Amino acid sequence: MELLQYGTAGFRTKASVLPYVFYRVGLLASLRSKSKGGQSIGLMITASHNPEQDNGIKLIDPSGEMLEQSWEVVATQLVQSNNDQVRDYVESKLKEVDKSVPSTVMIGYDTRPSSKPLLEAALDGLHVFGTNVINYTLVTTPMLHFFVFNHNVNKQVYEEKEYFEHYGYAYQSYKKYLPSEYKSYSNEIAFDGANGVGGLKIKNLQNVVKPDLNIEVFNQDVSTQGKLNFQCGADFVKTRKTVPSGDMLRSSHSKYLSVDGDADRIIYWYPNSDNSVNLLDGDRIAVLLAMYINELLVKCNLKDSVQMKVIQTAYTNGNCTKYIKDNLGIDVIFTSTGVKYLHHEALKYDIGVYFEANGHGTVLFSQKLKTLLAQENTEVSKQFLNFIEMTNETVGDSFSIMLLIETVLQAKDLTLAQWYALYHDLANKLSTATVSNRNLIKTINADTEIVEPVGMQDTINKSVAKYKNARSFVRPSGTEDIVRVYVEAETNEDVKALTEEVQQIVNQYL
Ligand code: 16G
Ligand code: ZN
Repeated sequence: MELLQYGTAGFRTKASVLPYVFYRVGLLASLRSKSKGGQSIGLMITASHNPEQDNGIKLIDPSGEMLEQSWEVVATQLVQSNNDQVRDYVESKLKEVDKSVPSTVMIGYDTRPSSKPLLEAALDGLHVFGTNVINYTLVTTPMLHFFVFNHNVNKQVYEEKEYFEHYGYAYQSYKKYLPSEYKSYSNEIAFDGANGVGGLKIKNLQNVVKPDLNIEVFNQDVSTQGKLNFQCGADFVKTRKTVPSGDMLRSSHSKYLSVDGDADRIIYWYPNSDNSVNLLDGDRIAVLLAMYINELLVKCNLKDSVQMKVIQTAYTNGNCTKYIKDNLGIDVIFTSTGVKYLHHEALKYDIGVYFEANGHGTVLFSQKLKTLLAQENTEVSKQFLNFIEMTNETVGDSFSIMLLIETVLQAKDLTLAQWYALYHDLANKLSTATVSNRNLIKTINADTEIVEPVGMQDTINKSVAKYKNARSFVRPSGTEDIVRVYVEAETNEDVKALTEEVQQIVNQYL
């Protein structure tokens, strides 16, 4: 039997092996709720951008954020135990926890055919502890984070409608701060829903924000088998750099965007004549939002009173980081790959703009900043608070990020091409390598330095030094049994040559 781990985004594998995992996660979620004094916990059933036959489950902590890391270990142990060990564990826990503390778990799932049957397995686990279950049925991942946050922090059981009104109304109310006419900006969007829950739910947002945003939805077929994430969605567009299927170019829009299977990732793009696309990925989203937020800070005279950082990973293009530091004058911090690492780093600052290049990220604003803005009580401080209202601070949310991006594009009267032209990417390539044991690689320094196998990093460095403005790092994937090799340099030729060299080094050491 495959030994499953609570990985970067919960348990994820072929749906057919998951029922026992869901049952045990049901047990665990009940215990987590009890251990948090009865606050509600979220259980999201999804495998994000993975193919349709996969599924997965992840826990959401009471604050609406991802599960605390110490409990990831407990989750892994519980799933890897045999049946007797699970029974012992539950019996011992039942003695430990205060039975009078009730437990509440909020559940949601994506459009996969396996999601509903797997839900039954999770419910069986939840019933062992008599847990109070609030089932939101079909939702995006960020919607569930929003519901959990509001239940615990604002003591309200939100309905779906209230999620869409919260963000939609914030967007509408921001209109008064924006120009009324545009030279370049267009409010028409072609939306690629990855044939998943995002394509369904975006219509509810559209109903609140129309006619100010005109969204045409493509790839919204959730009933034909095998279509979820197939040749469409954020991951496809980002990795293939081509137009997704779904006849999206049939009426020429000026703006395109793709979300992934659970709508927590977003990528804007526009096509070239050869069907390749220019990507406005997480790097460029970070630039756009950081630029605008920085301007709001200056207008509020708060630049010197609060700390703002942009948080990125080693996959961020070197020229993006350079632009943020040199042109925007904002500090950049790097963390390991995985949203949770970026999120936790962002929490340390008054403003933390965090994005992975793959389109996952959001912006966090501190309570100190919110209080300062409320005290100031000027037009521009109210404007800033309105911008914050539009932001889902619990997790990256493609819907909220879309509204923020549309707001900034209007404020600056930009087309996608103008946004794209802010800086030029260094040439780069992400490749993979299959090795006998990827866990032999140990990295430090936000994945940029290999400490084991000893000597491997020095060898890579010697190769990198031969090329101008080059950079390369190798890390084991957290989601697949492979190693990822990233290379960046001035020219495509250099990238190709250096990739070959580093691939050989991987072969040699592993
Ligand atoms: C997961 C992570 C994502 C990360 C990716 C790395 C979440 C919600 N998602 O999809 O942040 O970029 O893994 O994959 O945490 P890799 O380890 O296979 O390169
Ligand atoms: Zn996702």
